[in-house]
Amino acid sequence: MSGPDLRRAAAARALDLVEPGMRLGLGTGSTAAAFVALLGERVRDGLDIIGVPTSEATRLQAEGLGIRLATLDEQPDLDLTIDGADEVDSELRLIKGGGAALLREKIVAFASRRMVVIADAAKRVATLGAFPLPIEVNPFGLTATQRAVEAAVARAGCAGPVRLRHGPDGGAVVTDGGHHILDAHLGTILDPEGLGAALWAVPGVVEHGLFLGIADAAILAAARDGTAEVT
Ligand code: ABF
Repeated sequence: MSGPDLRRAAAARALDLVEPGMRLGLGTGSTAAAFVALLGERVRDGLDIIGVPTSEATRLQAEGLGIRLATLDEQPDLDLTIDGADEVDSELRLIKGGGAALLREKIVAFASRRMVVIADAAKRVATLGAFPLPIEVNPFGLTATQRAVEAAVARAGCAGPVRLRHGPDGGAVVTDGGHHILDAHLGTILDPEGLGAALWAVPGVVEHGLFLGIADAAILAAARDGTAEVT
């Protein structure tokens, strides 16, 4: 049982939550893409929903599948968002943003009555932080913001380098919103709420990848006896 099989199993279970007429937030990343692919099949079979994508990549995928789309301004009240995550803890606190789409993902999830995470069960952790925490920042004054983020991280009791994310072309990653991403390599985040508040206090931080009190449920798929066990 491979990673793609597990992601598809979680995505398939999430599809059971979709009802005709729903306004759906569509996440970003490979697991969310598996969900959008399955949703596209249902739409082709006649399911009527409206999707609000969380990234240009998801918008292009959904458009190609014939899924009816709207912007969040056109549909500001969503019924359900289905999205992936980089880490999930037992309190449904998440790290997201490995795909650099965290700002739109958080805005869309926050505008949804329900947000359900879909993931390979390997994303479940006892303590958040092994995955570097993505922090979306305005390009203006990047060096000053990076220093202020480092200080905020230390004040929140965390330790570890904060690095500007680069893309395959060697340049700084630019998000759909025109921002950069700082990745905080912290190892362990003992107080996610405290860290989140400290990061928000830094001018230049647009959003951070801690999703706290946003997810309502997680659908996690693990390999068991050659099949995917979804919980
Ligand atoms: C998005 O995709 C992000 O918030 C998260 O960083 C990533 C998870 O990717 P994948 O589903 O490919 O593991 O949900």
